Amino acid sequence: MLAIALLVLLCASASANSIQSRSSSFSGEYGGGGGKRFSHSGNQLDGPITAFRIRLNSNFIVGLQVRYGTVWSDYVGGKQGELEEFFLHPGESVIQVSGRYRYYVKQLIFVTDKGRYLPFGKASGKSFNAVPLHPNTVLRFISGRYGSLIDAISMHWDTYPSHCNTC
Ligand code: MMA
Repeated sequence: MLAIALLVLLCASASANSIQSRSSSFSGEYGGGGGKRFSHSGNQLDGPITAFRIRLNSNFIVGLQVRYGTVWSDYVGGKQGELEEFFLHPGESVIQVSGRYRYYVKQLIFVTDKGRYLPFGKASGKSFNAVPLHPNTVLRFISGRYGSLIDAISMHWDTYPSHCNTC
């Protein structure tokens, strides 16, 4: 009896592990080695990504801020350049982030599951295309490095959140 109970527990935990390993994936890091680390891993608890703010100068992505549910993350980056903002539509998700970098991030292109293509910055430097590993998963949060510019960025993918703490 005990052996059967242990076997059931073992199978349950093995299948829980396989469910988990079939949804999350990571792309990166794209950029240079300077700056300080940041991560929005805690922010994802506020809800799905709903908007972005991107500060740009003529050569680089200067700063970033991401909205999770109804709450903006802390701003990371410098003060130069122009701040741009875009909101996703309700239920819309980012399913690809492409871009370019040379020492710092130069360009970011967001592609959504509603077919929108949102490019920011300069098309020069080494290119990257970040996509999730698993089907039906979306951009859940970003991490990276920053100083007076965005030095590097990584993308973290998982299933669309089933609930939103802040909505
Ligand atoms: C700062 C410092 C560096 C970083 C750059 C660009 C000006 O220097 O934080 O480590 O590489 O900004 O973000």
